[in-house]
Amino acid sequence: LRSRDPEALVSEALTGDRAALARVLSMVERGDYDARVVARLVHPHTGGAHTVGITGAPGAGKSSLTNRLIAAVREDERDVAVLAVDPSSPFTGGAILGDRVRMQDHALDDGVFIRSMATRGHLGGLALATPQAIRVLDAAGAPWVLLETVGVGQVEVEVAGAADTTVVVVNPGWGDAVQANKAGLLEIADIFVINKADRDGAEATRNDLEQMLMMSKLPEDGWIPPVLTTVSTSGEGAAELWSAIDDHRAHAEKAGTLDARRRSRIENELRTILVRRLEELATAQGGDALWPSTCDAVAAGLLDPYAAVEQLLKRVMQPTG
Ligand SMILES: Nc1nc2c(ncn2[C@@H]2O[C@H](COP(=O)(O)OP(=O)(O)OP(=O)(O)O)[C@@H](O)[C@H]2O)c(=O)[nH]1
Ligand SMILES: [Mg+2]
Repeated sequence: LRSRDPEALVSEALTGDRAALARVLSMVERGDYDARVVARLVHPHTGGAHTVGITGAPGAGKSSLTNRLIAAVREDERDVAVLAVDPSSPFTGGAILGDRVRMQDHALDDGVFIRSMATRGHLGGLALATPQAIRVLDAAGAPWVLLETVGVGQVEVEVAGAADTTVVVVNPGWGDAVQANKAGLLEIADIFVINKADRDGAEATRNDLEQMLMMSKLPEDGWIPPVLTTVSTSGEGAAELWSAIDDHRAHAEKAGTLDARRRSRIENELRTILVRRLEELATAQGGDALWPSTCDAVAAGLLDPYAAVEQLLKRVMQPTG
């Protein structure tokens, strides 16, 4: 079963074998021991890709827009990889099917690699698996990685904002921009797109966005998020979006914010991994009995939650005790 060995698969993936790449991404998705081996192997080969997060409410047209954006990137003779993350919430049950259908135009293009990823199961799975999957695509040589995530829920918004350039997609219609603001999307946007601009109300939505932007504080690096309009069913506006993304990349690189952001993302990632490891260790050290008995003690009023965690931590620090 040599082909199941992560070392062999990673080296095949790094030489451009798409089947191997898909299997390596499955390892990352599962988040088990193999995923750690993958992380070690790909890390030295990363740092070349620019990541673009595309986020917005369910059904905003993220996949359709991504499909058009792929075409614009290819027109520019660049290769591109797409990672569509499905948080598997009840809101987005059909997202993976939708991604496949909407991005089918590029299924036969060698310069395009599209992958949907679901991260069911373990806590923090999405937050940990996504940056790792991006690194795999980066190491495999993709100069641009597009990341589609639904902008609902705190973790999803965090993941969406963990890109070099973040595109927030809203639709025309009363209150859509206000909803995006409430979801925390305004803060993470480098570029706004009003998609479905073939519908009524695009100008009102633009006014809403621009007003909210005027009231929020300007980024220190002087970038003012542009507000673009697109029609993803026809492809209108996709070339302008691609050029705005490239402008943002150039600006962030020059202003030094690209490096600063990447650095702060690494810090967040390390903190998440640390918390996750501590939890694993607390479970491993205590065997099966520790968690239930500790929870019972808290439920019975014998221990408060903070004291309970201190006890768990003690077990981690003193494995033999
Ligand atoms: N009229 C119009 N419809 C659009 C436009 N862009 C997308 N749609 C339609 O909107 C629906 C949702 O599009 P998707 O691209 O799947 O949206 P999504 O945001 O990826 O959806 P999820 O991944 O499920 O959250 C589809 O029926 C699209 O055809 C547009 O510019 N105009
Ligand atoms: Mg989609």
